[in-house]
Amino acid sequence: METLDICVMGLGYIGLPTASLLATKGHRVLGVDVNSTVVATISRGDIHLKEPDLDILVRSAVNSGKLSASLEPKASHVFIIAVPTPHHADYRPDITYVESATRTIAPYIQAESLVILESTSPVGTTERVAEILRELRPDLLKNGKPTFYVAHCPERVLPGRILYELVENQRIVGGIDPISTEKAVAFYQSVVNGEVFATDSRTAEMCKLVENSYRDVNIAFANELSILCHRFGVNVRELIRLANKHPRVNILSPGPGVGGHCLAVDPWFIVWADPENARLIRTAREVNDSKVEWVCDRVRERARRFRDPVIACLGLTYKQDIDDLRESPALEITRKLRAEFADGVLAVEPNVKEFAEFGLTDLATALQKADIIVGLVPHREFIRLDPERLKDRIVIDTCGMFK
Ligand code: SAJ
Repeated sequence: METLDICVMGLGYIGLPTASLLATKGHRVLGVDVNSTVVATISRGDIHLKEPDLDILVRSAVNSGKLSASLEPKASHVFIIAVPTPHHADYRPDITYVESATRTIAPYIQAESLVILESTSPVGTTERVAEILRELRPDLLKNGKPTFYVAHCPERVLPGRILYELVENQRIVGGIDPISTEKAVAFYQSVVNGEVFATDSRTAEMCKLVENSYRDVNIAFANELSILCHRFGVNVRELIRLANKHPRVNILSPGPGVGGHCLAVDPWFIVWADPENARLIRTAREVNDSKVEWVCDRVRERARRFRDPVIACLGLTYKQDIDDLRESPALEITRKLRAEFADGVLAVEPNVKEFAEFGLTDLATALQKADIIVGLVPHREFIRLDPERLKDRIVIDTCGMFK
């Protein structure tokens, strides 16, 4: 395989593992980020995020001299854009980071450069990337057509399993034109084990949004069941376990809501683009978001009989065994309860060392002091708790984490 110069724009949960992986495949990789602390950390061979085995991979990539980090890109064969695509308060997609990364690489692209957008993006964003590059680099157009290639290849890795999934997952690649698709497919085929499927850029964009919406809708179904079962006096976990014995039923697990920067965000890109027709997707979002207030109501109900209740919230992150707090329903619930019960709320989060917003309590102290224990995130420290330690406490288990 030819050794390539590759620039990865954005050194977050997707960009950093991707850059390191490409470096270990022998390519010369420059990771670019706007945050100078991130650049300094990675240049030392350290990392700024928590993901299993990422520290080892980054260290060996940096030590081998194949991975370096910088605030500025350089001329490369391949540019991978892996920057955040959040939404505004009114759910309008915010693609300014993608646009700005595109402008930053524009001076460094050449004829034959391959520009790949990996960020989850609203339909049409890859075409927008191409449009910006065309505008900024008219010198690279031949008979009005770009001599560079632009494609979308949405990242699909699951936080907690990123390094495995980065290599093994099947990938969807869609170019702005057939030659871009062909070039990007060949690139991914050379670096991943999973099968690579070719399509156009709009289908690839929609495909990613649909995958996450599919999961969000299915979790919403489970969350709705948990609310119904509470009213009907039915144990929802037992119900789902039994319903899933049917050969064509596979209900997911209810929880305190849906968090993370993906499932809680991406479906809105579809809803924003066609609010009238994206009815199911929007309702699923609303059902999942409403779970936060519903859990708080359950806590309030049980707290009523105490004069000064002590409530232990176990877990703050958006899912188990990670340190990511983005869009976390557990954090949202803890915040709301703290607004009402102030320091009567003890927050336990073994995966987060420092938390500026409020103090964290260690598990043993919280269990000892609490009248009410709210299980929010099934971290490994919590699921192996001896049931004896929960005895004589009110336990509200939002995600079926206690034995
Ligand atoms: N959750 C439930 N019940 C379940 C499963 C999950 O309540 O049965 C909750 C989790 O607790 C968490 C949220 O859903 O709050 C999302 O967790 P997740 O593990 O389902 O997914 P993410 O957000 O970590 O990663 C998703 C993945 N997408 C799909 O599975 C379709 C991943 O493959 C994507 O790459 C990622 O989004 C992304 O970056 O878009």
